[in-house]
Amino acid sequence: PRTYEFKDIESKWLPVWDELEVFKPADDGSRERRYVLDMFPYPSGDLHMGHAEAFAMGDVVARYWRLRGYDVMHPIGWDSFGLPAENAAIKRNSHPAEWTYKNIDTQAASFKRYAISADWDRRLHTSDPEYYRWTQWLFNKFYEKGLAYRKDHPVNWCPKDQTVLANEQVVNGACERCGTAVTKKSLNQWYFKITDYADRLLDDMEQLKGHWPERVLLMQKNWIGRSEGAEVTFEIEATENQPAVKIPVFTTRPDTLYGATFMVVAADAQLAGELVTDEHRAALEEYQEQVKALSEIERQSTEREKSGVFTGRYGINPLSGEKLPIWAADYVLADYGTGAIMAVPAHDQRDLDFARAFDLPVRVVVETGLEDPNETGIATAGEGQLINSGELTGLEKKDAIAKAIEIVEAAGTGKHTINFRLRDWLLSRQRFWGTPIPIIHCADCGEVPVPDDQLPVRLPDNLRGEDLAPKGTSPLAAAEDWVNVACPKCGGDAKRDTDTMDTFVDSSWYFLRFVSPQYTEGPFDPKAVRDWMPVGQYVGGVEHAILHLLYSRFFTKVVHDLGLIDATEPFSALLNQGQVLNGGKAMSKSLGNGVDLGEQLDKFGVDAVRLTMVFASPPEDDVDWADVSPSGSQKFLARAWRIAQDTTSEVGVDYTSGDKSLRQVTHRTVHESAQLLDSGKFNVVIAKTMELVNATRKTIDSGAGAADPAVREAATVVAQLLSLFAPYTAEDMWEALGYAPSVVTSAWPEVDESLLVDDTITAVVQIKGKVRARLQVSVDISEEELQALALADEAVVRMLDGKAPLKVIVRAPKLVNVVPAP
Ligand code: ANZ
Ligand code: ZN
Repeated sequence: PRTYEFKDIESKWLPVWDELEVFKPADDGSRERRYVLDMFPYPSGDLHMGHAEAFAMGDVVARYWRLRGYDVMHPIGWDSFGLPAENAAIKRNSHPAEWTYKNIDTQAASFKRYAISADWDRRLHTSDPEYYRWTQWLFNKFYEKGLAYRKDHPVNWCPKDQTVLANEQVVNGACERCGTAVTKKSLNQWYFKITDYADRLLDDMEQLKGHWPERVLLMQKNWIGRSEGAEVTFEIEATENQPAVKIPVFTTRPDTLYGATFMVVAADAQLAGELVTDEHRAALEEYQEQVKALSEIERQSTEREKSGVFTGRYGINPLSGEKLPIWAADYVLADYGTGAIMAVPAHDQRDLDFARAFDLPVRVVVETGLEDPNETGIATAGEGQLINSGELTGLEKKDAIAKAIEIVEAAGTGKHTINFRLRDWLLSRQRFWGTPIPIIHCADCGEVPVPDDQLPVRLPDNLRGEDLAPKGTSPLAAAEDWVNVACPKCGGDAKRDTDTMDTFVDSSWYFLRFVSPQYTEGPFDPKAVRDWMPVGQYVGGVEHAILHLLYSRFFTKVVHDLGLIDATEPFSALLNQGQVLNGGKAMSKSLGNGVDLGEQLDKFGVDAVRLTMVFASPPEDDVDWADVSPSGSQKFLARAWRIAQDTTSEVGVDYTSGDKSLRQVTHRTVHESAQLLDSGKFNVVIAKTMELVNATRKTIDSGAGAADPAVREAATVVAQLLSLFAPYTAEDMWEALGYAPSVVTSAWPEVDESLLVDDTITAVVQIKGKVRARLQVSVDISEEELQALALADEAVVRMLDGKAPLKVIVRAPKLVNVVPAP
């Protein structure tokens, strides 16, 4: 008889799927549409283990939904602009496109081999002019709406990469890419006004609750950082040669107004320079130099010694009339709130640290029952009654906040405000390999968007190697033929904008392009968008929890407001797959613990690798490749495949005459698998499939043997379930069972409710001798499966806290004893 040879099976089925076009949606409205999307890859080298995991998970969903009868769209493409291509081109004296498209071809071939059920006709690359034409078109729409604008601003600057970095690309004060300490530089930059959408980005998260990981929602919420409080205006006294001015401060604690003992303005804000008296100017300027060298994170660190200088000016407290000295310090940020604060050292730790460093008074105004901050050096932020606070005295904190707002509003010295931590999105980059900003600068007409019919503004193709090296201005400035153009408005001499867009712009709308990737009348066909959006399942790494997802949500809302789409959120469900580790650590060059995906595929076959990825743990958890057994997966697949080979009954045989107990296992497996798949417990489905394979083998080896109709029924279900995880093996089983043309286009098996009655037993899972879970399992479950089910149980996962157990003792079918690692 034939033996299980994964290489033969792989080369047999790949061309067949291509020919049958089984992964193309019908897109004709005959069935309900569903859109499954994996975060598209960046083309650096070949696919790695991380891709293998993420795409295996997305493919489970796509393949499952197809079996459930949905018309599934599962597209693939590349996020193909970006720095690494440019750096490679500089090194090799070539064009970034060469490196980029070569890598894309390599990855595409690997994805095909990996049997991702993608519709290849929808393939796109963000660096294709046919794509970035529409990125530019969208930019112009944002511009028309006032959502894209330029301003001078101190920006994060990487002295090594010679480029501007977004706040998010600065990690612990260093460039995310190269680790060089980031400095500040004032430049004229393009921004998207994402802050206009702060409220909606926050409110619409309600729709995502329960469908997105909670921690991602929390991270987005914190990033948007809504805080409620008041803006209170302080009158600043005139000096001999400076007039009186008014300065608003933002506070979340207007109840503590009587506890304010000084004010602080951000040292690097323009305001500091305006306020300072001549006597103190030199000291301020010296201090400002010092501050420039620090990153925002260093500035906000509570560990650092507080520093600052006195401005020589005083503000009047609008409630108490008290006169407060104004300091300039770096712990107050220029671009948050108003860039100025009232300092209440008794109840704010940062203010207290500052007061103690500069010997400023500390006055308690909320009786919290805790020790005096004057003595302890610890500010008291909790609840309590107001003291020493005029008309607020005696009120509880919450009521005092309301009352203080009422008073300042009535007096015209303040108002209730909501403040956001979110900043506008700095999108311009002084780099070559990105979407050119489609703006022309004319001395007479100012900024003129390139008219739609002249898009795309293509990148010049005559720059190579050193031409692309970072010089502080964009390399595009060197392409004079390209830069000098006629103004589209007046025809006079004008110049193109030489910056390119942050690649996050490209990836903020690619999911919209996929619905109609060849459309030439606009970025997407409005009908196709209505048909397919929003994405029903999005899959990708948690490293994109904030930026990519927030930007995509922002783009979707703007495009909605432009009247182009109905959806207001792009992704109705999100799955963050875990990482693939090796030896408990992330794979990295420096640790030398990288595992080569290609080698694994050569050694164990695509199906065994995919099955191992999914079986190892729940999709959200990390997989430690040192702890898994692709050879075990391979053996299981051979066992499953053998069942189809052994099946002797005919297609269409009446199952009802088959062995009842096997039929019960089969129907229970289908029933439970649907629930497990719907709730994302893919790994448990594999354990159930293993159980079914064993039960089937048992029937073959006894009773009516391989001719029992129940064996065919079970083998059919095994092939269908396996098609989600091990597509080649499943397809080969399908053929061996006599079905055509493909398991992909088969229908999810129907469950006979009468067969769902119990033939099961309750197994008990103990951790340190205490019962932590009870599992309903088949009476003839194997030790291996029982162990897998036990370790996949939620309560057990929680108890183990992500650590591998020290020891697992299994007494099938009744007991599992787990000894956790110390
Ligand atoms: C007085 C006060 C008393 C404050 C008190 C807090 C506690 P969140 O919640 O993050 O929005 N603040 C305002 N603008 C600032 C800036 N540009 N840089 C640094 N700190 C700033 O923080 C709001 C609080 O942070 C504000 O409320 C202000 O201090 C400070 F017992 O005002 B508070
Ligand atoms: Zn002009």
